[in-house]
Amino acid sequence: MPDLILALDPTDREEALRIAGLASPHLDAIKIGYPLVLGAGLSIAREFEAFGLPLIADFKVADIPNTNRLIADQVFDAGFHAIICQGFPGSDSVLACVESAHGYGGECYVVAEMSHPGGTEFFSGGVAERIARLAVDCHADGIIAPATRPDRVRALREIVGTRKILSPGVGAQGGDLSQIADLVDGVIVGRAIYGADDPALAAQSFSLLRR
Ligand code: NUP
Repeated sequence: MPDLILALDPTDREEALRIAGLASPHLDAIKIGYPLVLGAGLSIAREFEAFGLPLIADFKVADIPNTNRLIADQVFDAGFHAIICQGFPGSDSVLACVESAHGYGGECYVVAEMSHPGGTEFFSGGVAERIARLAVDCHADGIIAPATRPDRVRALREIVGTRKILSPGVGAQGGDLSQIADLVDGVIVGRAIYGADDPALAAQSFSLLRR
């Protein structure tokens, strides 16, 4: 059964913490990124400690190795447990994030192919496969692959083997949990939970649907 990871993208601190409080009993991890951190500040990461769940930083870090390392160190110092980076800047840039993550006892995930419709414009023609291979070669903990394209997740699984696949795109982007649950290690769900009238019920429903 894959982990259920809440993509918590509201930009308001109180709202985000309220939703996290309601949904957390049904979750395995929480992912936050630019929307919430730019809205509420990096220090919000510490406020998630109350929920006792791993916290993933979705900054899709994509810079030169030195800058990637500086960013990743800040992320882990702030209290995150995992970081998401892009693979296209190259293996040295990815390695900087992986080494920072592992130095802190954390994890690093590399975006192999994005879930939105435009995600196939550049992550195509073998690029996603190359990035997935790069993630393995750099000893990343796993990749991000699209729940909106289960066939692509299957192809990328061939490359990453037992490394983890975390998969966004379920719910608001049209991905179907039942089509992806057996293929991945974690499903990332945002608006379908945090935008629901009852986020606790929505999280519980996704949690039960994984079985
Ligand atoms: O390919 C990706 N697709 C994607 O949606 C890589 C991501 N990191 N995400 C993130 O997952 C996106 O930024 C958002 O935080 C979450 C999906 O949210 P939702 O579409 O379920 O609301």
